[in-house]
Amino acid sequence: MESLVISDIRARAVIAPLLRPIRTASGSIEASPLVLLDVATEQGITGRSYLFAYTPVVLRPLLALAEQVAPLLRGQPVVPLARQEQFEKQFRLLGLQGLLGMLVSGLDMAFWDAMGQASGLPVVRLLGGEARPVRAYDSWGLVDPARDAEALARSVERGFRGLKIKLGGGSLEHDLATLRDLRSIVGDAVALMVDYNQSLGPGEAIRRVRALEPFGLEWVEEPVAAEDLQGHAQVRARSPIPIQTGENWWFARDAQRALSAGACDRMMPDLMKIGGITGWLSVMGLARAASMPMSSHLFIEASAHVLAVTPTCDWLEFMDFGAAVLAHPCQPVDGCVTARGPGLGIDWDEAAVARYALP
Ligand code: SMN
Ligand code: MG
Repeated sequence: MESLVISDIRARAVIAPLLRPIRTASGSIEASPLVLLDVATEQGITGRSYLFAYTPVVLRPLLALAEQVAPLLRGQPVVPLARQEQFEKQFRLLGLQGLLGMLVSGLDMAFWDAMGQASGLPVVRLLGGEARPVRAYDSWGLVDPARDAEALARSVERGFRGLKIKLGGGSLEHDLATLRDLRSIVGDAVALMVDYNQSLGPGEAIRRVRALEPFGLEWVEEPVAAEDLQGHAQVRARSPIPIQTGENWWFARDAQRALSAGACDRMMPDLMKIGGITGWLSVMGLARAASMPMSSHLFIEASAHVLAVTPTCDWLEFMDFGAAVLAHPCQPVDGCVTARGPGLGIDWDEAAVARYALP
């Protein structure tokens, strides 16, 4: 099959509504700032993916960056490995991270989507696997059990067998009370994960993870600054609960640095930072060699494809930042998400895109 050839890159910014704001110990996200990527090809197929920008502040810079990168890609074949090498070579002095790392990763996802569409297959099949239900956890921000009790119970009724909340918004006593209330709402059969979103120092993190032991948590996530690998390793060495991290790793080398530092018991790379699907494939090999469970971060649609072929597949994070602008938002079934195709199964709801377009 001849390669698709890139004819243009279109990037559009939206600020989409969220089902619920995501409040963390390190800041709140009240709406979903996204950059939608369309990779048009000479063969008439368009690969799609999106970037989650975290803050509207970087939406216009991301659009401008996409506009500057587009000429580098026009006329190039949709061969993800070759495009990754092109970016690595062209941006060797700058380095692939930050907004450029996000854009490169997002374009990679769109390239794989285009190839899937061209072959009429879901990406998971291009990766040598097949679509299968991947267990998902419902991912929340900081919660107020009294206010959120009904919605939290509904997560369990929807079939989720895992649920993550953020902690660190207050004292350790507040964390403990929240977990006690949460456990009484969701029952004992649901796996619970907690995420401190980099809000603690190693000493306070050690104090808190020790106190959380009685709750039988699945993991404690990013207790200290993401880039503090030694800090993660110090907490891990004294923690009775598995330490989870990875959402802020840039490409495969960051994953290797974290593994070498003994920073975590589990990993959860973010497709938009790890180098897209191409980057994920490298890192899942590292996870397999280390026998380390590997979960996803955001990007539900593409994560369902890559987790289905991940040897140490753990959990899919269900936090749907794209739903408001997707024609067919992802719906979990019995607490699982199954990859859809062709491609990544991403289609825009153009009326919604227009409605939420950045003014
Ligand atoms: C998170 C932080 C910020 C935005 C979305 C999600 C969080 C997570 O770290 O792991 O869900
Ligand atoms: Mg997190």
